[in-house]
Amino acid sequence: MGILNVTPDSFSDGGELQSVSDVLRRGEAMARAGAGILDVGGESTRPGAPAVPLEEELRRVVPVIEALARKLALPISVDTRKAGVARRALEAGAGVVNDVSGLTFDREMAPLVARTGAGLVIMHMRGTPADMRTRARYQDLVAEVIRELLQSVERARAAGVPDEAVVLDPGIGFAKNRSQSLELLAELPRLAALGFPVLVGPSRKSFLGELLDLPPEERVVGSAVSCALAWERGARIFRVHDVEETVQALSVARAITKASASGDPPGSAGVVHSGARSGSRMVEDISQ
Ligand code: HH2
Repeated sequence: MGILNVTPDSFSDGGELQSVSDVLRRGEAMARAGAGILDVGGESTRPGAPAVPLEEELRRVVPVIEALARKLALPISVDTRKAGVARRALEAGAGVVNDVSGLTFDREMAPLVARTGAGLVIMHMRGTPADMRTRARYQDLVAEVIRELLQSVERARAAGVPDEAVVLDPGIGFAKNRSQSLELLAELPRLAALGFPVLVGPSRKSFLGELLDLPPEERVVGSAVSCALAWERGARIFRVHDVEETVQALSVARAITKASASGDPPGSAGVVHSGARSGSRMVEDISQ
């Protein structure tokens, strides 16, 4: 899943994509590099980020999604917490809603997803980007993240969203400090064991910056290693800035796993998709 942030203030790529043609160029490059989904976002969710008004978010994402949908065959997801944005994005050609609030921000989101038959990424977060840094307190991190994700799954089910539409994401860096982000990546098999496809978004995030003492644009190797190990632990969708490097890392991880006697990575039970180039199959799974 290639990240296309049309924001002035995203923590890594803010302000890079100034026009629809910039986004198309980046999207095409990501498609050539092996992306299976393009994720368009118009609101930064970095810690402390201010909320973006609905009209502004629409102005940022809708023309870009229309252009991508016209030009590229790849499925498109919209990274938004607002049902009003998701609705217009789906009309413009997106097929998946990526809700970093895990259906907690806008009560209209789950009914919208059910009505439209869209795919749904449910990410775990506590609070909002503005206050989530103060909410990173857990007694039993993995159990609590799983419990809260399952509450969101129940919200989706209650609105009529089929389980087949749902992908779960532990929300790396969202109300999680460095050690909590690492623990969630290490413990992914417990999340994968729920039977939903698992998405992770470690790309260039601050836990890598703290570990490596590097700025966001120099965290590519750390991001790719995180994705390879997450794949081995059962994750199947990887939200990244650096598609080419991630595809390489996942191809090597897959080849090593295939060469083992069983051919199955740990934590793969119930998750059938296989690596970076099978994006359309991954999204069939997301958007059924
Ligand atoms: N991370 C970010 C945004 N959206 N969606 C999912 N499902 N999982 C994630 O981990 C995730 C996400 C934050 O990263 P980025 O978009 O690069 O930065 P910003 O929020 O500053 O735009």
